[in-house]
Amino acid sequence: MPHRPGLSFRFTHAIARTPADSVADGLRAVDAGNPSGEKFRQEHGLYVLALRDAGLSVDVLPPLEDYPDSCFVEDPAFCLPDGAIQLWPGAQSRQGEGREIRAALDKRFGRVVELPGSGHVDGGDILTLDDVILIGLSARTDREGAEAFAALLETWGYRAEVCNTPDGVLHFKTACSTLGDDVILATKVMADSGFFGERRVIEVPEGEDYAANVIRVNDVVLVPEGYPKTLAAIRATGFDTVVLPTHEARKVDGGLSCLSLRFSLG
Ligand code: CIR
Repeated sequence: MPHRPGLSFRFTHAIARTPADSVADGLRAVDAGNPSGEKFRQEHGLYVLALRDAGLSVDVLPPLEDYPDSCFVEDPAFCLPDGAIQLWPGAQSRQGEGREIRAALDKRFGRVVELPGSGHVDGGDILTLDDVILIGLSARTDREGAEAFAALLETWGYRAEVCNTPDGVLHFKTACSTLGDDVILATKVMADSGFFGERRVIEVPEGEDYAANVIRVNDVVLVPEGYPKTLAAIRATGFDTVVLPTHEARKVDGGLSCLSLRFSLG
């Protein structure tokens, strides 16, 4: 795959979905109390504003009460400048979310295809870098899905590599993010994984693993509130940052990347 500078962080558009009240029933590994739909919508509003301030045009879709986790739009689809892929998420309760987001993809992209076969891929397991797309196998993304996805990307001119997400990590990107320009932010276990080759890896300081999920959007990095050491490390690397509350998303294992699909259209 040719090196495409900025593929991982230069964006013009995003799609997000307002959290439903049913988010209180969202999936989670450990119960830390139910998120409140109302508080989540306040945090989500700030998130959408931050994306707009970073220069994106944001389509905000209406809440879907039938799908408690549907505000995490990163999981049922994947977007590139060339087109979008409707995915089949790995959790039973989320499998219909791909169909639900299809119209929003069709509105923005001339080419939208479904993940072929009967495998599963969650978008949270896909890390787009400027010269390779990493796909993490996880409890949500199986080998059949990952290989079908990689083969599809190849026909679009992209190179994908399949990696094993470490045990106990929900999604590959739960534990790492790209800051662009060959700089990765990762938890210690991910930093030690060897997935990132020669790239520079900033290790998330101890006790702040949740803050490994940040997003670089054009000239800023969005960082969750409450992780001062990670924030300082990102700033020390020379990035401008915007801090956002993600307290409600966190209660159901969600982070900043999960809340939008970000892409660049000609
Ligand atoms: C889930 O378990 O599917 C949701 N409660 C959280 C999804 C977070 N999405 C992501 O990491 N991409």
